[in-house]
Amino acid sequence: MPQAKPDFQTVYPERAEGRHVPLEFTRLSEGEMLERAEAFYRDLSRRRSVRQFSSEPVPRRLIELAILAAGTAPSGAHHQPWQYVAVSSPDLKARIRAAAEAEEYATYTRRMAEEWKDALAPIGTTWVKEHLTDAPWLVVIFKQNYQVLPGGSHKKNYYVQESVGISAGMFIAALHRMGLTTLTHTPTPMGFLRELLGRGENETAMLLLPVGYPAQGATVPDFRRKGLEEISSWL
Ligand code: IYR
Repeated sequence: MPQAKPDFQTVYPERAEGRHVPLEFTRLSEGEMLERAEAFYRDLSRRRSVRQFSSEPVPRRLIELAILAAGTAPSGAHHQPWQYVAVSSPDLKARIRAAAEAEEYATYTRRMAEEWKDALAPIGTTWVKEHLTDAPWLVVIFKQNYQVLPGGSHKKNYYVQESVGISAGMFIAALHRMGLTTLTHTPTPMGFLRELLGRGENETAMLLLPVGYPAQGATVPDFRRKGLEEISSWL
């Protein structure tokens, strides 16, 4: 059996960064907790992935706030291994669209197995990606597989996929909460994004999200979400 939990400072006396500060936490009444939980769920249940975007501009501050919200995600060793690249330049958006459509054309016509195409049929996606030039913003989320320190040496990151996945989820929720729509678009393979956006080789693009308002008359698939009993088990 291990001994009682040792104090961090005792185990690592040389690591001053192990200093902790008091947690800020507000305890709510049960009534208020329930009310907030219901409201949050109700709001999130209205989120839909949107594929038809209006070109109406969206203030940059809104995108900044969504990125700030995403940056509050937990991450392995608190390394925050994400980089959000926000693109509004029409020229760059056009180049991203051309490169994405070239990859997607190969994917849809040659790389996807029939089973995958069947799975996508209800969504109705093709290699044509109008949203990449219609939406006022494209946000590319890069994961940082390792850090490059100022002297050029490398520092390991941990649980990168998990950390960036959680952060992306918070980004999507923040956008929805502020009244914007987005799509988790995954042009595959995504190597062209590192090149077009001038990112370092420690970074890999994970998701490409057009962000904006839905186009007039936008439609979405008539999907139902799994119920609580389907997505949870209680032991
Ligand atoms: N990456 C392609 C194909 C695609 C794959 C899945 I799984 C989807 O849920 C939707 C699309 C694309 O972005 O079109």
